Amino acid sequence: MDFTFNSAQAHAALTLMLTIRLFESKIESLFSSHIMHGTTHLAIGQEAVHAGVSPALDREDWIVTTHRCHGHTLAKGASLKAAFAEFFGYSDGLAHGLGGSMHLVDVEHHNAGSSAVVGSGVPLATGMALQLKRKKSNQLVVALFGDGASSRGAVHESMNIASVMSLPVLFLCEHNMYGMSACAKDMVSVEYISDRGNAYAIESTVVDGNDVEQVYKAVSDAAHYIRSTGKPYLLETRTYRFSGHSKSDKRVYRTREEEVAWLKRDPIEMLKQRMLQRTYIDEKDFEKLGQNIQCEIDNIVDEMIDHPRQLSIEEAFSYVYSSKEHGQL
Ligand SMILES: Cc1ncc(C[n+]2csc(CCOP(=O)(O)OP(=O)(O)O)c2C)c(N)n1
Ligand SMILES: [Mg+2]
Repeated sequence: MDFTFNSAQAHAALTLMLTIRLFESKIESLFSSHIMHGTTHLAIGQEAVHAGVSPALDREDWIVTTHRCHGHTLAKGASLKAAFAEFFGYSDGLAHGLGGSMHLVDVEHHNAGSSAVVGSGVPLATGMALQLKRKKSNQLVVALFGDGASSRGAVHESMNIASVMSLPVLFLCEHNMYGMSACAKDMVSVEYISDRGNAYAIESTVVDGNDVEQVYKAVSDAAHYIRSTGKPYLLETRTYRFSGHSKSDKRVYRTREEEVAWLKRDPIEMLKQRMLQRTYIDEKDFEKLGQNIQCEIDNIVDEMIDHPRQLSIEEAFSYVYSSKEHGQL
């Protein structure tokens, strides 16, 4: 691969990936110690996709995420405080504490949010792209979806209409090898999901989703293609979730050997090794960076545990129906 980050880009990507990893690790420990409740879908191991997508877009571009949305939400600009507050159900959370792990939304940073319904964000993103085209905007929309979602009808219908109407949407498949306990090898009709672009006359490519430089370059190129041609693009990023599907998953559908093989391609370790080789960083800097982020996270969580601020019943009802203040159409 020809493309490499300069030192500032590499530091930014490493900081973001470590922040996402430590954020999710903290979430995991808060769920296991019953301080947080319900369920959550971690994307530990997929941080190169998070740090390679939003940073390669313009600030005004939109993303629509999935049930596995924490990393993309932070990468698009959400603050750690607003994200943690949402998990605690606090009124200063990203969705006023009403959404939780699977419903992070951050309109200020052009993140239209996520839903628990697999594949449902893709037609929404396609509709948003239609509206941007009608407004003659230069913005685009990234529709994130998984290997499991890639076989849903709504995803195929979206690709078809986006091609027919030339809509500025980047279909971005985060292929992490499994949809719950179902291995993509047994469930997806093609080896490469990017090949499905051919059926809809959509340009496509596949990249190593554990290599943040490759993901960043592919997203930059795809965004340039979409803006200059007005056509959609399909990008497949191949990665692996180190964690289980959700909180209670014992991972009986895959072997520990397979996991160890992927752990050797940890995206954070891969970038760190490159930065050490290029003398962008040394071991001490790396350790300090991790300690600083951990300290920031621990302080935020301690403060939140000490100062609960659930929204009132009256306020909760005020979000049920749209009002003029909340942006009626
Ligand atoms: C329409 C629908 N069908 C089934 C489910 C149950 N479900 C939740 S996550 C998931 C797997 C999705 O796999 P993939 O699209 O690869 O995303 P990943 O979980 O790997 O990020 C399934 C089947 C659901 N939430 N919505
Ligand atoms: Mg998957």
